[in-house]
Amino acid sequence: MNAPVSPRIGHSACPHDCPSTCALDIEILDGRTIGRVRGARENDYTAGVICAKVARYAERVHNPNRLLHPLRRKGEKGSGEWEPISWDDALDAIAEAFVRETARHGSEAVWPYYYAGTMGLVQRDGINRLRHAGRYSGFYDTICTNMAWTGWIAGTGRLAGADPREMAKSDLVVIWGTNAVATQVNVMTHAVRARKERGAKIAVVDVYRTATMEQADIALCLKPGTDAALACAIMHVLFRDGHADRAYLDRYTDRPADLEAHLKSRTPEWAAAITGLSAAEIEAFAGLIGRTKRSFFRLGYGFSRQRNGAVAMHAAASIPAVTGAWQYEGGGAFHSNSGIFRLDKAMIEGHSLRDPSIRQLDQSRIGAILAGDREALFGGPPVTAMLIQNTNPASVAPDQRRVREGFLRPDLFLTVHEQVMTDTARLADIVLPATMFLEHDDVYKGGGHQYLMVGPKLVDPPGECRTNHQVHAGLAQRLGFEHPGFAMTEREHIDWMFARAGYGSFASVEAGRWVDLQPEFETAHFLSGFAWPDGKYRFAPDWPRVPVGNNGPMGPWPDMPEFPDQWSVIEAADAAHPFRLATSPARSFLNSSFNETPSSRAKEGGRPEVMIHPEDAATAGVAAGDLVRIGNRRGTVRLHARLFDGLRRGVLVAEGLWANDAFVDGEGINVLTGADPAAPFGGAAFHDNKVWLEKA
Ligand SMILES: Nc1nc2c(c(=O)[nH]1)N[C@H]1C(S)=C(S)[C@@H](COP(=O)(O)OP(=O)(O)OC[C@H]3O[C@@H](n4cnc5c(=O)[nH]c(N)nc54)[C@H](O)[C@@H]3O)O[C@H]1N2
Ligand SMILES: Nc1nc2c(c(=O)[nH]1)N[C@H]1C(S)=C(S)[C@@H](COP(=O)(O)OP(=O)(O)OC[C@H]3O[C@@H](n4cnc5c(=O)[nH]c(N)nc54)[C@H](O)[C@@H]3O)O[C@H]1N2
Ligand code: SF4
Ligand SMILES: [Mo]
Repeated sequence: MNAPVSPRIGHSACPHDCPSTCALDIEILDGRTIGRVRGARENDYTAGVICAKVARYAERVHNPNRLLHPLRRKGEKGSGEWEPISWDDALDAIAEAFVRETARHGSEAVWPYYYAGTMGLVQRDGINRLRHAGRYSGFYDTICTNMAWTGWIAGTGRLAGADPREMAKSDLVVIWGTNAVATQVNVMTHAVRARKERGAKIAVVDVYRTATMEQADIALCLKPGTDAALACAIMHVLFRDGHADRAYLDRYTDRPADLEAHLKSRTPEWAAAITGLSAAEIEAFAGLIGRTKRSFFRLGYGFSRQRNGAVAMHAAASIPAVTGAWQYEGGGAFHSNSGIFRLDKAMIEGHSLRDPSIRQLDQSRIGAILAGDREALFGGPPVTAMLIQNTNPASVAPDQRRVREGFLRPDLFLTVHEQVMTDTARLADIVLPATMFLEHDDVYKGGGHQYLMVGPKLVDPPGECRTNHQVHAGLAQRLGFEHPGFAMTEREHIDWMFARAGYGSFASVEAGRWVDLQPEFETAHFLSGFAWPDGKYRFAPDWPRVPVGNNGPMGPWPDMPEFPDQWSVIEAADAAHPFRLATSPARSFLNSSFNETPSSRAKEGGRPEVMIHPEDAATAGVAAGDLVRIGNRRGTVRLHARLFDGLRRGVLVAEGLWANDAFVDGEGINVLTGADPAAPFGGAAFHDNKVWLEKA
């Protein structure tokens, strides 16, 4: 290993599952210790700005709760009693379990399970090489992006968009369904620059007054799950008032006349009744969009986490196709650039070993899967052995009660490779200590921008921590798996990928800090055509055949609307469940990461709380700080009430994700969220829950 000779400042990229993927400057105090973390000034997307939680990353790296040694369960599952075990014994035991369960039920009984705790491609995706080698069950990922990406690609055909830096050249930045101040702070840098330098307006569409909405010139606080109604009414006004660009529509879109006819009845009054906004607000916003050629739609994930989320994303993405804003610099739309990087993961993931007949399970339905639900198992064997890396499903997955019950099954052999003792690790049979990003080599690609970056190992790991890659190799060796990828170092994997893509090598990218892969203007703005054979944006998507790549086998939903429309498949409030609950992100956590650091917990107020409108609280006899119980058919959760008038009546927001044991009953907010697959290819509708609330 070539650990650097104590440079004062090391360079890296933030590994977390955040669209900003910031370029970082790290103070290195000695071979094991870091100091302050800063955003790289020279990177024109990061522009020297990062979130507070990563600025104080030393607290997470040098956390007294870090796992340092392999552990084996001593008491009952979940008892918290452990004994130390050597790495060799731990890996032997895991390999034995995989062999035993394969003999007993077939290889699909083993389920390697991971997500995006690190976005580094080697450490995150290498587990798939192990999976293919063992013919173990796979999954299609549904916990985060599936509805959003499907909705975006349904119209545009490609997961890319206008250069996100162009926000700074816009005259109207519409921040829709993302709480950027909390979840991807750099969006604000560029949006605020447009306001300062050009007098641009910033509009924010959300379901409560977030820190992002506080900064808005135009604040649109609508009812959860009603974004498509807003989008339709906006387009209705655009057509009605002569703001539709007819020449653009004819050249670049599929069925503009049919769309216009369909939207005739989608008036601002119609949308007002659905969204809770006033018709005047909608008229004013639509008029502004119509008059502003350079309007930039920055579409987030939040509004897609509804059962109609894919339809809502497509509806919002359709607006600039009506105005033709795509033609102008600073105009158009952006959701994710994940489609531009062209990195070949064949070596990392061991594609040569892939057998397409092996089943793929729905990541979000882990509760049903572990409960032995036949449909969720696709009629195949039960899951009886798991290796989990980079994710904390006992906290983050929907339908939490079933997930926990499943993990406690006596016949399940559970290994969790983790950095800290998470809710999931606590339920394991074996816990392995993992490196953090500054302790291993990896490569990162931007989601919210266009840079490719590497993160070299900058300090030595504490204790006996090992990388994910080392664990894959250690298990492969014991299981007799052969693939060149197991013998390669992280850097060799990255060199292999970069060479194939023509991006140089790990060393050259490290020396240059990053590679700018932004497609040129014509392509990014789809001016040479949208990514379909006829080059036309699809107002009428072919939903069953949207090429998402990570989609599941389900769908089509026969009644998905043909054109953008309000699709009433959300969990609407009813007499027994008068509230709609969104489980939005907390600024100082990243999903469940950082909820182990005292400073993040303190910044989030020290305990989980649910926000409720003061008038709703009065009706329910609830005062500020009262303990309340929220429930639905999936379960109940107790937490404290925070009165907040930045919500609509009938809407609750619980910012998370707090550790389960931070809640009064030791169960977290995902007890209330559902794992029923959202259309058309599955996905978890985390912000779409009907609930009741009472004083506890
Ligand atoms: N601080 C922090 N940063 C994060 C994360 C975190 O947990 N904390 N998570 C990371 C991850 S994994 C991801 S995928 C990204 C996601 O980041 P975002 O794209 O911001 O998506 P969400 O966090 O799901 O939600 C964004 C906003 O959508 C709102 N919302 C909920 N329902 C609706 C709706 O029906 N309509 C509208 N218009 N808005 C709605 C929520 O209240 C929330 O304010 O953020 C990443 N960054
Ligand atoms: N209620 C509700 N639930 C949600 C959401 C919501 O908005 N509301 N958001 C959802 C979304 S968008 C997502 S993406 C999921 C994300 O959920 P997860 O992917 O589970 O994200 P984290 O909670 O950040 O957990 C990642 C874990 O990986 C570990 N880790 C990090 N790096 C490494 C590494 O290099 N090696 C190993 N072995 N471990 C590592 C971290 O310590 C951490 O415990 O949560 C979803 N859950
Ligand atoms: S804003 Fe996102 S990418 Fe940037 S440092 Fe914070 S978590 Fe990492
Ligand atoms: Mo996510």
